[in-house]
Amino acid sequence: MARYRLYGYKLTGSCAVEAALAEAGIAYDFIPINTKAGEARTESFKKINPRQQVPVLQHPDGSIITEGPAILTHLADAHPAARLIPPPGSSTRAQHDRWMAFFQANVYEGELRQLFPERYVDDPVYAPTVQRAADSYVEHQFRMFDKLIQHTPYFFGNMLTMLDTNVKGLMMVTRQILPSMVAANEGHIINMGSIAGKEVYEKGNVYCASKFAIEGLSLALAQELPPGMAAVPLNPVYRRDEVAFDLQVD
Ligand SMILES: N[C@@H](CCC(=O)N[C@@H](CS)C(=O)NCC(=O)O)C(=O)O
Repeated sequence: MARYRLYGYKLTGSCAVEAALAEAGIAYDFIPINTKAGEARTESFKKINPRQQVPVLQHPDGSIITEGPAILTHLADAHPAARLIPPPGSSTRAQHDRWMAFFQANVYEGELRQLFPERYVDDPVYAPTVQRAADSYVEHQFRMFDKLIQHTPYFFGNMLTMLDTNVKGLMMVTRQILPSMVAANEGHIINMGSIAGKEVYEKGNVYCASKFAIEGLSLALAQELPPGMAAVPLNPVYRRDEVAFDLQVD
């Protein structure tokens, strides 16, 4: 029986489609297209998506769907039991569509200017200017989003903080990945902590709390894992002369 086919690559927008397919339990074939190595720029891929970008989803009937939001909406509509998005016509669905369109139209396009500024100028000398403008434009979009979603419940009620990304995000990812690792009895978990999970500093309260939590989570989890598997926090130190990790501790 024909299956969905996803053209994508790690660390690109195709991750969202992979997540939706996995959540809905849909079988599919994955065709890696390394966009960073120029694999989307070939003539054969151009026939699949004239914009030469991923993600692209090929429906089992052979038709091609491009544009992340269209793909995600299709998967949600075609598999309502998975409850991937709120019901059509509901107010929550309107908010869902609003933010999906917001990210697609504003943030994604801004990020393309950050990544490929030379595409948006006729003289490469202006590329750094475009890139700089895109940096502040994208940051502005995120700040707007951050302000407008204040009604959503987070660790601190209505305020999105690093505890949500650093701790809750890490727990959610662990929950997704760990069961298959335990089933295979293979692999180790290395969580990105920080020296701020060992020592505190002024004005670092939420960040330190998040990194102390990573330390506790990892060490406690290590005790629950089967023999041969490990969970460890990695706590790099910030040094101005040799920045191994891009840590903002000041
Ligand atoms: N509007 C498209 C944008 C897709 C997009 O920008 N994809 C990136 C990867 S995240 C890409 O393929 N970039 C390669 C390139 O533009 O050369 C969507 O929402 O799916």
